[in-house]
Amino acid sequence: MRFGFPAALGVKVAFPDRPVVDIAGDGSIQMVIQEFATAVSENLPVMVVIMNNGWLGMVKQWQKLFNEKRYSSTQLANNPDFVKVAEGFGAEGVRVEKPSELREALERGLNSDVPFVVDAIVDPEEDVLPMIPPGGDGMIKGRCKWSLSSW
Ligand SMILES: Cc1ncc(C[n+]2csc(CCOP(=O)(O)OP(=O)(O)O)c2C)c(N)n1
Ligand SMILES: [Mg+2]
Repeated sequence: MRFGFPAALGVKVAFPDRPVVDIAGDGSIQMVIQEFATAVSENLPVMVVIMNNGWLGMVKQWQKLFNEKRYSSTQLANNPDFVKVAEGFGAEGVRVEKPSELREALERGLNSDVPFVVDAIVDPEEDVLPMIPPGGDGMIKGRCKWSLSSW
């Protein structure tokens, strides 16, 4: 959390001719979202793809699996409009709600001359699996319901 965006800016300074992409959670990016000011003022056109599930998802997953769904302080019910936030800093962006919209959004971001956010709305029920439970033996398995064919 919070490391990816500033790290991406540093990578872009080091490799200005290479595409640089930060894949961020909606919670993570909000810890450092003010760095869009740095990205714009220093002319660092990185792309930030926000996997926007409206939750601190990893913590929520633990509350779901190990605490009988007693969700506490994990819902990000009042997320800002990340595209408007980016635009407010002088960056650009696009919101993606369907997998079929993703390719064009990524191409726009990769070709952008200014920092660019792709606000990708994802299923809040999608967990990060497989995982090893704390102190347990064995693995909780799972399968992502999306496939590349849905592009
Ligand atoms: C700086 C920091 N604070 C807190 C944590 C604990 N933590 C790990 S994952 C997570 C939630 C991440 O939420 P988000 O960025 O929205 O990603 P998601 O899990 O929803 O994909 C938290 C609070 C951390 N790893 N690092
Ligand atoms: Mg999240």
